[in-house]
Amino acid sequence: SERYNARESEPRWQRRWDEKAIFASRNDDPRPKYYVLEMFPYPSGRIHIGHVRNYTLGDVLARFMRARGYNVLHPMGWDAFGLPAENAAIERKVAPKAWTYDNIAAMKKQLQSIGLSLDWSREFATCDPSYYKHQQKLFLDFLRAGLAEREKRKINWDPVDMTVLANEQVIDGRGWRSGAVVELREMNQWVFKITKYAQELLDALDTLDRWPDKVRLMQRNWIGRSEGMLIRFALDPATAPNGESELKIFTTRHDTLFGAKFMAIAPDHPLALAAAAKNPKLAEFIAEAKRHGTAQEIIDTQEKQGFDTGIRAVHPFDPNWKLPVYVANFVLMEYGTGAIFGCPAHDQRDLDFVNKYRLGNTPVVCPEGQDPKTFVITDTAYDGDGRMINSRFLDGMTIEQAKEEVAKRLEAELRPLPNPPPQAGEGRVGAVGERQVNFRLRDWGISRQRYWGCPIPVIHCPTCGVVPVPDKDLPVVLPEDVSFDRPGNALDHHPTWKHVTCPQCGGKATRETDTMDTFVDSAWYFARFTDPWNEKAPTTRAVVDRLMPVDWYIGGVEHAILHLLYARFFTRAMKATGHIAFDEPFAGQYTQGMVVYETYRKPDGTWAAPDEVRIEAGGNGRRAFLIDTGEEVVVGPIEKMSKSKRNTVDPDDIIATYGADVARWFMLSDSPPDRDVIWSDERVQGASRFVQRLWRLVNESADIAKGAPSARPAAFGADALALRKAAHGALDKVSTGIEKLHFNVCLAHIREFSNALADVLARDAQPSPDLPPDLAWSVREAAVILVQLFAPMMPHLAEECWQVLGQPGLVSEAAWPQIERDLLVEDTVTLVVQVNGKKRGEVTVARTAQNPEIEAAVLGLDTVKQALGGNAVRKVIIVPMRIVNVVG
Ligand code: ANZ
Ligand code: ZN
Repeated sequence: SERYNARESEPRWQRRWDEKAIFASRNDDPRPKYYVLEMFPYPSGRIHIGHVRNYTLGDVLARFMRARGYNVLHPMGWDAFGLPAENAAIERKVAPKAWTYDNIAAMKKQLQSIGLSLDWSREFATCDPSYYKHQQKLFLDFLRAGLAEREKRKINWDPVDMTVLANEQVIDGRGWRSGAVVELREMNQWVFKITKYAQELLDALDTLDRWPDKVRLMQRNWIGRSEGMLIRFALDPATAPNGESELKIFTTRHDTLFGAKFMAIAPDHPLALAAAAKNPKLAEFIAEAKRHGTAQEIIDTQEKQGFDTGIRAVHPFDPNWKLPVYVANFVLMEYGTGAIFGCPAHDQRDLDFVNKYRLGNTPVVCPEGQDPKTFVITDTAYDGDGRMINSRFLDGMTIEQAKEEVAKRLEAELRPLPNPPPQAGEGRVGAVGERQVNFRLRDWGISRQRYWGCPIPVIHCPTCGVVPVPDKDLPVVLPEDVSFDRPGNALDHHPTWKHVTCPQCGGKATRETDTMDTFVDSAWYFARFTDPWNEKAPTTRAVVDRLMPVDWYIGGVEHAILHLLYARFFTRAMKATGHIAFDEPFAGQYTQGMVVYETYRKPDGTWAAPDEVRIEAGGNGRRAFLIDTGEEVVVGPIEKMSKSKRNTVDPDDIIATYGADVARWFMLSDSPPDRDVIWSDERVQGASRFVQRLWRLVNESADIAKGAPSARPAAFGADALALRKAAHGALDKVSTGIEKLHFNVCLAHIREFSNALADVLARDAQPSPDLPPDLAWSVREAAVILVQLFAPMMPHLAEECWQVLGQPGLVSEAAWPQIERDLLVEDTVTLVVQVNGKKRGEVTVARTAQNPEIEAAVLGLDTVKQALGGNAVRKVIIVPMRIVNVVG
């Protein structure tokens, strides 16, 4: 037969699937649902190889579950708002909208060339007004429910680009694009109150048993729950700048109170600012500290520095014990109370600090087995377990006991509050200390001073204040006649857009010009896919509650924290506002590995692309040379494919050269889907050869199948039985493997089974219809099963083969083959053979063998005879299916 021609075949099948719309799922389908979703792409312009892997993984699952009889929902859309569209507008003078939709069109073509079983009837882009209209509605509902608020926030402001920067965009105190020194500004920002769900988001992680442990741990750490105490330290009034009477701190180690050596407050703590007003040197220190930004990474890496304010705090258990209060660059205003007490012996950061400022340390926790008299701390703090020492009434206690004792005493001790009345829920009125749970999680700031995002639907009225846009006026549509000829927010510069009348009083008012963080767009798109046709509401309750949660959500680990957490929050907020009835959006979450490739560095420091080099493998390892000039380049590490390192391959090239099936097969083979896969031309070529092999195999099988009886034979000979066992064994293993996403293992079983079939055909030198009818029938059965097994991975080849085998309809619509379980039972068992309790070998016998038969086989073994050394056999003990012990 001829070679399989992917280039001709693939588009043809894609058209067939499309014409028959076989991947469109209907919401009135009564079968059980199965929702497979891969993270939707940002329309950057081109699909990259990571997308191919991501979408292939989901597609295998979707096709398999469809064959298993599920109503599979497998939609696709576009995460289409964001900065690159504006940059394109600035750099290339194309409108963000046009740029985005052009990219979508191009990328959709590319996706279609991969042969994905997607339901395109549900497609949308988050920049479609028909989508963001509902997002605006959700915002307003959240606002009414107290889940969205406007709040003054400190933000990194780039004075040149005139925009807010995320912490990651501040590099060495400067804006990543403009290079301008970043200012910390207080600005009104819209936030979503994700912290209201902190405890719930944490607790529910335990129920997500189909999520990777790694991802759950990352979420746990991000939420960052810690149990500790709020303690009110009295201040020495003589030293306080304006007679402040106390300093509130948060600690998780109140057991170490007797090891305290200093207090530290954040540079922007009110007490620091009050002190700075009277101390120019301190003011300078604070200004310098602020310049370095507040990102956690910056704080963790920069040198710890402090400034003694001269203020003194009183130890809660000893009125005569005064502690110096420092302003320190490692204390964050945004966490706890923005103030701490430092215990250097048991906290490395505090130890570094006292060693620098010569404040000394006193260990108060002594490790078990250490003599407290000789236990000293110099450069390394001790944060392990032990017994309390140097701590008066706590001495001898464990850390837990000491914490409990301190909490009890401080909760019982009362002191007047500086500013009554106390806030509700603040614990006992006037208690010096109270237990408190703190979370690292902050509310989600969603305001962006950007054009290309979802407009926040509120109006600012000088009389009425913040007025929500009435539901009937949604969507608030982005204007298209915008100009990017000056920095800042194009919405704000627009001559007319923001000027409106107040919906409440009819007076002159202005629109909010901030748009939403693009993470909002992706925090609920999965719910919208269930009924994207609903023009009235974000979701249709009867539909969304039935089709959700997503059964498998597949994507990159870079979204393991924020995106998934925001989606989990949104689901809860949508439940609270009546849009859905469940809490968790993703029952199963799968984090795929990256596609990685070797890098090559030229002598001048630039990178060479893989197709520009020739590899020589010699005695001293692999060396690489530029094909053009022969110049040697350094073989660098294997890294994630990226344009900057030039180690990418273009999916279009691969598909044009080898076909989509080969690319898909390669992506699935060898590496488990959660591990990185190393790109390899040789292995791609191997996959390509395998495609041709399957094609020949199926064609040869089809020749035999033509002469095979159509009725199932009454009995099967040994050869036929062996082949059927291979077929059903593979079917069984692949079926369970796909459900667990063990695709690489499935592929290995498919290969093995194809070899078994090939062996049968090879035995018959001239494949002919003259095979015994039972074997011919089994060859047909095997070929059909084989094609169905690889259909989820290589759907185009499978359709072509399906036709060759004369099967009805499309393989993409065929039901998954039935496993005949009796064929899975092995005929033989292997038993361990022992002589006097010591293993001497193994014996394989028929499963049906009776004890005398087994005994005879065992006693006939040379190893057993040797081990007996001529001694008579006293007894043979048989543990069925497992062990035979010969007692001599
Ligand atoms: C005294 C102490 C002694 C502390 C000791 C630790 C070890 P987590 O677990 O992350 O909640 N801390 C509190 N607020 C802070 C802030 N705004 N900026 C920087 N550090 C702050 O950490 C709680 C601990 O982090 C608290 O317990 C406090 O230092 C510090 F041997 O108090 B600890
Ligand atoms: Zn008004």
